[in-house]
Amino acid sequence: MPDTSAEAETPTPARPEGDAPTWPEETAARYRAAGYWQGETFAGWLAERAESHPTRPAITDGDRTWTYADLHTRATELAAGFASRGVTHGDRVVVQLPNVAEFFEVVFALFRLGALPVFALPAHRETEIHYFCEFTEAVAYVVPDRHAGFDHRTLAATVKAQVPTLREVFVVGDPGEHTALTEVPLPATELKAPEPAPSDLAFLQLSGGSTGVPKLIPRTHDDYIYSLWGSNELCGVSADSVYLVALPAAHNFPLSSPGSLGVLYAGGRVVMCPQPDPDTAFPIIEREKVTITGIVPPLALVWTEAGPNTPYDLSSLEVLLVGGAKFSESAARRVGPALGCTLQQVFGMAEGLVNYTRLDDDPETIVTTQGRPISADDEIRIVDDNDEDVPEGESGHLLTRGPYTIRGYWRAPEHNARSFTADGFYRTGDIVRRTPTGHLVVEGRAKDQINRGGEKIAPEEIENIILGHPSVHDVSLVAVPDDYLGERTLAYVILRAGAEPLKSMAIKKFVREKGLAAYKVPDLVEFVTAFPQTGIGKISKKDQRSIATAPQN
Ligand code: OOB
Repeated sequence: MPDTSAEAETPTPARPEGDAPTWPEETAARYRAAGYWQGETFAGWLAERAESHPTRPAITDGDRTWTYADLHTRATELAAGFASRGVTHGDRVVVQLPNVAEFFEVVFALFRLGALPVFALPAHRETEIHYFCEFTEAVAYVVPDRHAGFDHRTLAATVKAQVPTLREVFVVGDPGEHTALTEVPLPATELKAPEPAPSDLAFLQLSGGSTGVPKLIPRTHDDYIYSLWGSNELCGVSADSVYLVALPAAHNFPLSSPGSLGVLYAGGRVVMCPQPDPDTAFPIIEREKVTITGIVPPLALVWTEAGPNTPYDLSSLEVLLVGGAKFSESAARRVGPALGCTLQQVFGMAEGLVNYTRLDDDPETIVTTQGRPISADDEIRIVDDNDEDVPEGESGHLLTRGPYTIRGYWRAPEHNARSFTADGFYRTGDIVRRTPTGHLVVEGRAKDQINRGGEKIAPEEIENIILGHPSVHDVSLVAVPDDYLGERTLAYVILRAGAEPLKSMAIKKFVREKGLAAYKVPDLVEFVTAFPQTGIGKISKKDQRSIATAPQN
């Protein structure tokens, strides 16, 4: 094990020409020497698995099953096709696919080229997609034809007309005016592009965010692959595991904790679930003999309620991971009896650090804590407002650095200066305490973010939109407690002097029509003449923002 005290207090260098700060060279060398970074790449290990167990099933989607050889061949041929259309190492490609097998074909093709998938969620709409494409200077955008009643081809046409770098739109299904994904593959022999290096970026993940626009999280092959096998060891994943992708496939939790990629790494099988409700998921668990899956707390409540009376046989399910938001102790206690499986709490973040309760932790620890880090080299500091360590057992701000936690967001130097300490610790924005066994308990949050059942909302993003309404003088979006989601959103709105009164619906409609993911539309709107003092303070959010953005001396 490397000596953590050897971590120098030297500032993390921002690569002058690079897109994001990375680990100092001596730290990287230490992570390699310790065996965390094993010099693998995604395309490399998939090729190896396809070679060693070609006929083993890798992905099931409805009545389609692809073996490891199928997945590898498809991804390689698609990579050749993408390359022929000019997609090359380092290019960004926005991927917005629902839970379909093609998700893996596309991302492994991009991994092979060293092009970076930018993981959008199916719920994202024009505002978000336009931003991702423009900010990352994406060259291509991959969409389904229609999903959940929404035509992604129309959205793609709109964004393509606005963003000059965006040359290609690839569609899973009927392409309309764009290119069908099935038209792209070329024989693998035509793939000449060199393979990326293990230390290269593999993709850009989205941050939950607490700022006006989401930040992009650069993850390398080396660091992410470590988080996969590190998770596999703690979640009991093996070649016999069958993982149900119930949450949106691109989210970090179902992707890597241990997620679809962890299970593929282990040689297991991944089963796509189009919707996470019990009526959809339970029959698939029975039919495919699913052994492990991960869901957010609101879904866990619904599953535990439905479990005892379901006609479906859930006995194959061994482990249910629950995370993304705080899981209440009372709900946690119901999981085992209702579903007959072991609960594993997971407290993770797309920026890196992931904590798990261990499968052999005592039952009280499993229901009362959010677990402990994957790695002995995940450094945890719990500090007060002045970055001083709090006494052991007390709660404070969680700071972390380690072998799979980023040292900075992509192309965001100013934000990085606030979100990371000079010596490279990520400021998670979470308030935690540590138990004598080293388990973390999430006690709250210091960041301006709302956690709506695991879906993260940056109030500033929504406030900026509502401020664009001609009748609105000021707005403050806050969280209100909710039995099911944990938190819901409430927009306090101050109308301009002399403005006609508005209905709540008018504000919600205004936000929706801006083309934003539906979960970001305020659940509640309250018209006020001044902001309530409790919770949000007296100064208007607008003033706070102008103070925050004023030049500092
Ligand atoms: C996961 O990742 P993100 O990036 O969507 O959100 C991270 C944030 C954390 O900083 C924390 O505020 C919250 O989500 N969170 C939890 C939690 N798990 C995440 N808060 C309380 N209890 C938990 N168990 O949400 C994510 C990534 C990988 C695995 C699992 C979740």
